Amino acid sequence: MTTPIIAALLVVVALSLSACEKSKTDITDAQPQITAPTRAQPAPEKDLPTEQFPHNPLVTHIYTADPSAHVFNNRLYIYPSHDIDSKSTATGSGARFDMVDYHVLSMAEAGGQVTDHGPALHIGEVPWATKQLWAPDAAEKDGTYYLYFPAKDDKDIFRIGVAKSRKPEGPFVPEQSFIPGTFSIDPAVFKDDDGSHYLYLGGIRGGQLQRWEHGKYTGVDKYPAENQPSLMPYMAKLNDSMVNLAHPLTQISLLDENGNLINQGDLARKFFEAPWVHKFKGTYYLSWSTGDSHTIQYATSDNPYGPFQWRGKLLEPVLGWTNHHSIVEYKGQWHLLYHDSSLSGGVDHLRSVKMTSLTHNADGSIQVIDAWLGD
Ligand code: FUB
Repeated sequence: MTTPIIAALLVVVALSLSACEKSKTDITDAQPQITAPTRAQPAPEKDLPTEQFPHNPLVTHIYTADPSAHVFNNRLYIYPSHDIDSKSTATGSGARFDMVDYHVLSMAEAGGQVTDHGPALHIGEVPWATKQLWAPDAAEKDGTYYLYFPAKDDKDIFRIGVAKSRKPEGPFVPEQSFIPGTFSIDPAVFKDDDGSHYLYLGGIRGGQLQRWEHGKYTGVDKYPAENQPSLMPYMAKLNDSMVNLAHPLTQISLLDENGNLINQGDLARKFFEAPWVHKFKGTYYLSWSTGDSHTIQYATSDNPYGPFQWRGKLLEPVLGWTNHHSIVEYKGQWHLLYHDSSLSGGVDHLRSVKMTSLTHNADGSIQVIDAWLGD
């Protein structure tokens, strides 16, 4: 982690300097109003500082990250991680991201009032999980809502769990065990036009993808050589129950502009974590965080299984090491949900969810968003 941390610090310092100038003039988004949580009334966790950035955090009474957005019942729901200052003394990549519960946010209008529905699931309620409730996602089928979430099991291995509710905001009741055959982090569920649901997942380093070989956990961090294909995200169709895979996880191919697999040495583009799939005009878009180079890149395919061909960058680095997003269409407008660490003054593991509009060009490419500049 030493080299990436130094690199991240350099990026943050550089971006901080330029943001001081930018933030004075480019405050363009509607400012969301905050309502008190409707089910629980969590006290403010600390005296939170405010920063001048073009987009405001959707909520400021808690830290939130990794926003997965979906429209249910004509309302926009956001399923974020709930960051806490855990002061974890554990060693290892990602140990400070020691989150213990989820809150669901929602709004009736983009840029309007945001409701925090209070605690939706706590790690103490999940029989198989021991720690680190990381980036979740949600899906709906036949009036039941499913929350998909990564957590470590009793062997310190990340698995993907699922919990159910009759309401999009929860509370969610977890299954007894994790979804068989799942591993790593950052589940994202895409619902296709025919009603099929596909689960995408994966994360490198703290997300442990480098410890899996041929479907087996090795416990050893093994990375490809620079001139070899990088580690890629995995996916599987969910079966009708929504709590099991229809087939074993399969690795997705991410191709460069020449049709070759993206290499480990391709720092600017290679997959790191945070896969997200959306569909625009019949084309499947897979977007992901590059981790060490801190951008969100995207690729397209005519098939949810891929292969996906790289198309470009859609989000520049944000304040904070991680970059994690989702893309959703709501009331005729496409939106990018993302997070940064502006509210905590740049603390990597204390992030806040923000949103802005996203534009597809006529050729299907996506206009690059710079969260320091605004729209
Ligand atoms: O929130 C914990 C982890 O940080 C997520 O799972 C990653 O995508 C990164 O955002």
